[in-house]
Amino acid sequence: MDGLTLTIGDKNLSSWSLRPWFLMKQAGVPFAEENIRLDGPDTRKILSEKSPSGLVPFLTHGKVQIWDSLAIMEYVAELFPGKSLWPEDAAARAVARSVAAEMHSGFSALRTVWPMVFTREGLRHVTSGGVQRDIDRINDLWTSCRIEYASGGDFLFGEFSIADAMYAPVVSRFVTYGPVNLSPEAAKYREMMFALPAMKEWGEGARTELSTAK
Ligand SMILES: N[C@@H](CCC(=O)N[C@@H](CS)C(=O)NCC(=O)O)C(=O)O
Repeated sequence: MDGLTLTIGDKNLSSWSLRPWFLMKQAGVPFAEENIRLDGPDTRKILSEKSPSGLVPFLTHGKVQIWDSLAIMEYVAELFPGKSLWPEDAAARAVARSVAAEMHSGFSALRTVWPMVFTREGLRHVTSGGVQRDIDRINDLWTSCRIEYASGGDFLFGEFSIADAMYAPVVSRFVTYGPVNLSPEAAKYREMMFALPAMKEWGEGARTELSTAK
């Protein structure tokens, strides 16, 4: 099989890049990483030449390019069925897909007003009505998944899945702009996720990029 190359943006800022990168690291999927700085003078040119959508992340697998975070993760799940990147149970899988899709297409207030700044904690912030509604909905989602589907492990559906990877940047935002009021189940989940080696490795990478930025 050809190797996989994941092209991503700045680790401090690129929340869409974090999702598939975190999925592949956490699941132990081998891949090479290519980095594109998003604020460089040539960024537009580089992205328009390399990326089908002009955005990151995208995955290159031989002659195939897959763009968009969720499509990349679906492709990885199909390439590595043994990794069980969606829940085995059909009902749990359908709910996990709903949870992932809701993140992919929603929570625009949270994503706009609280952009990911992975290396920062304790930032001053505005919690507008829209942001609070998004936080409340995420709290409800995390809590109900943990209570109803997670008897087999620490993740939203017990075992690690694509649903967890979709929410990795939210975990970071809650650290950056918190404290955020969460249920005990949701707070425990946030702490568990933020302590994972893959999250630590991403944070180290973000700090290195910042220290070498020109
Ligand atoms: N829906 C896309 C969103 C990708 C996206 O917006 N990427 C941002 C970085 S996080 C980007 O490439 N921005 C570069 C630009 O707009 O020039 C996905 O899920 O991958």
